[in-house]
Amino acid sequence: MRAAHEMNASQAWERSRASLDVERIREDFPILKRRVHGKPLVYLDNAATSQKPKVVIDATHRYYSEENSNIHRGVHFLSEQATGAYEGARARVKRFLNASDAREILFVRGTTEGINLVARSYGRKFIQEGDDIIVSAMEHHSNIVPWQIVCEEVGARLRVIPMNDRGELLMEEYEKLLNERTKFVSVTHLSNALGTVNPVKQIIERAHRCGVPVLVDGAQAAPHVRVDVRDLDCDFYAFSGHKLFGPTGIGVLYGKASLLEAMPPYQGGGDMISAFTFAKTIYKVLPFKFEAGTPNIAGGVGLGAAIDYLDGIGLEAVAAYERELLAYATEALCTIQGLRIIGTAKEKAGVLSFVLDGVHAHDIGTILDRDGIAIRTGHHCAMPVMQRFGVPATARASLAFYNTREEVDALVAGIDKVREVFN
Ligand code: 7TS
Repeated sequence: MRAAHEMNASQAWERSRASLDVERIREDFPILKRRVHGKPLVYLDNAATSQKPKVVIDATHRYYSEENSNIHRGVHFLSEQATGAYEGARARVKRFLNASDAREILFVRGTTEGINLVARSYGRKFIQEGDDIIVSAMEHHSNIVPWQIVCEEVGARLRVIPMNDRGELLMEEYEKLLNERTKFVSVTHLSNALGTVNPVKQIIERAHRCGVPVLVDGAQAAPHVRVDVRDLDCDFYAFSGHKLFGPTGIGVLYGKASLLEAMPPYQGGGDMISAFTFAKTIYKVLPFKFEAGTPNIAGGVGLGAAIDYLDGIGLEAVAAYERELLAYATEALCTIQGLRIIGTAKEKAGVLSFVLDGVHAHDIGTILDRDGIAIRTGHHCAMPVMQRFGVPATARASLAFYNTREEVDALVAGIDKVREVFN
């Protein structure tokens, strides 16, 4: 029976490997050839930021070398080219998310800014004293603090969906929190500290039955699972370019046009007004109303290239490969004495948070680093998760499609070394 199971698992692995030529893919990422402390780099910190394929590096390089100019304002050749490149990237993001209109795609600095935009603009206009905002116990601080600020300013209250010992949201508790005071729900699609993939479609459907809009924090999900904002029917969806194999300093906020149109600007400045007088300023149409000032043009161009690259590989193939690699890594880590995985949800994606008896997470990270293995240690900006599981910190290995079983083996060997040092 076990042999049959193993054969199936290994067949599945071979299938996902076959659909993804990882050795060839690794050639696309110059940094993966680096050696760190004399050892080949084993990069397992993809949830913090992912590495960039050469096509993304080349696209930003080409932009600065050949097209650099300010956008939306020049009548000259370069400005038109730069505008075309930037707006072309917006069209790619629209397709990537299956949004119905490019006006619904706002370029921001990253997930953090996307959520702050909604909290400040929507929150200040539509949330009042006595209202409730619902978040979950597994949010990154960037999906808690902006809402805390709104609550403090207007006198609203933050309610928190709890989770079970596996790190799954308690949907019955969520249902109980929803009532006529609820004015907004903001939840993560994929937890950076636990790896849990949340049933966001169900969360959205329940909120909508009460007429409540939902923001989905897609910082971790967008690079690993296919996102279809129309199928989810989310009202807002935020993600960061740098976790999606694109540049830092660029990200996306998707918002339904009807909501964005009803919201006041987030920042004022150039490129967001259609008519100005000292008495009154008329704002531009979407998306420009929310994009004051010169944006990260090269970042947008690089993000467009990252999306093209990811589309070329196929998110479905990526997800299948990472699922197999996660299963392999989970099984391998479970064989290590004294190691406990934090986050064992049934629906999980490539994050492995763990603690080791008698060893602080930072010591694990430091010792692994000597072998060229990069992981993250700490609270991962998700302190409610640490509190829920009663740990000060975890060590976290997070996977991407360019990681291999050999790298997982190196991680396991590294942790064995940590245990030897501390025994
Ligand atoms: N939301 C989630 C779920 C995240 O994981 C992160 C960053 C953010 C929001 C914020 O994204 P940013 O690009 O605006 O900074 N998470 C992590 C992490 O897990 N390690 O470093 C950053």
